[in-house]
Amino acid sequence: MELQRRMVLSGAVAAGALLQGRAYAQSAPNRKVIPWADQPASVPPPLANVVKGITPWESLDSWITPNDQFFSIAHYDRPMIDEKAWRLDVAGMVTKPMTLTLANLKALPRQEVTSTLECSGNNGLPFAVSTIGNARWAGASLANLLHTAQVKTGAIEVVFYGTDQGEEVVHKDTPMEVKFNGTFARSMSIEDAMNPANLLCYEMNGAPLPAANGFPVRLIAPGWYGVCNVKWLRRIELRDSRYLGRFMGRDYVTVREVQRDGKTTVTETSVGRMLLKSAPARVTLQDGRYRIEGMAWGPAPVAAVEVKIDDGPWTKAALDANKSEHAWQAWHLDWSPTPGEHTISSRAIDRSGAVQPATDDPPIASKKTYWESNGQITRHVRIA
Ligand SMILES: Nc1nc2c(c(=O)[nH]1)N[C@H]1C(S)=C(S)[C@@H](COP(=O)(O)O)O[C@H]1N2
Ligand SMILES: [Mo]
Repeated sequence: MELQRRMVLSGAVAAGALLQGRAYAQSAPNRKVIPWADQPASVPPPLANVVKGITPWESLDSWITPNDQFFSIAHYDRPMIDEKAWRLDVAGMVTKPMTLTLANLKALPRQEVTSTLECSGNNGLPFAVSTIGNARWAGASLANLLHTAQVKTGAIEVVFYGTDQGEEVVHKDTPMEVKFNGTFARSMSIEDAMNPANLLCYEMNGAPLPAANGFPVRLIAPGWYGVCNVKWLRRIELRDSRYLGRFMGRDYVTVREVQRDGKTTVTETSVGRMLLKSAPARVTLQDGRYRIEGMAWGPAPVAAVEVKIDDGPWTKAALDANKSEHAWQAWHLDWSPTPGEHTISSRAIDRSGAVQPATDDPPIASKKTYWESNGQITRHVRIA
């Protein structure tokens, strides 16, 4: 019986792999989405203003995430900026400091990139199950602007400051307590900042950046976790020392307890580049046929996605063409389920053969913090 079920399954897989074209289909009138049986927790009240607009995977039926379905994260306030009053300073170790208006920025050559933005807390917390989206971003090249400003010798980092601020307390409730006004900021090495894909972005999916996503201008650094993509940009500063603000050195730090040379060591690393990952997005039913649909993404193009149903074998899903170097890729697998509850897991494999880790593999199992949770995701579904 079990063997027969597996044979039926692998037959369906072979047929699915041959299908060409869009794996992540647009909504069709007679297609039904089966909601996951394991629904995420709701955002806890203290975080209600921090995390907003999470759209469940089941609702996503296009490769591009529409602006009104895009999640947003704000660690301080959510500034409303008057575009006429807005200015961007390019300052610090540059020969030609600049202060730009939005019109100045829009007068520079326009550049576009379609890239996937994922919060590094995605899948690390019970409510963060789809803090990810894919958009077509447009703006001016960061590298060109830095060339124009002429970075001075000795500069090692570029710091991107947002407009949003909030009180920070160090050594809270001790005699050493220090309070100060913190600003959201992140830094990059000059080499990373000079990547030609980076944008000073003012447009998202053909519309001005929504307020929640950084209006009027944000950094888009394709391939870097959400936190690096500073919104509500105010100042770009070149400096000759490392910047170690809260979102580089205290928060968004991944702590792992690892074995090195037979000894236990604790590594603390700042969240940076996105990791190889995939997620089952939804199960659909159309004309009596079930299909598992999902997305896969990573620092390098994804070469394959495999799906595991219950305790069955890992089987290859049909993978969409890679439409943009920095964007997720859709995949699907046709499925002939038996009635009852099933589990569905997926794993992405890159061109070098690296496999998205299982949750008990060392990179995930050794992790103490919830950031960078790129372990394999298992979802539950009930088939009537
Ligand atoms: N200025 C500013 N930029 C920010 C943040 C913030 O709180 N303030 N949050 C970061 C985090 S943690 C993430 S995951 C992304 C989310 O981008 P989005 O809100 O457009 O989805 O923005 C990043 N940029
Ligand atoms: Mo984030």
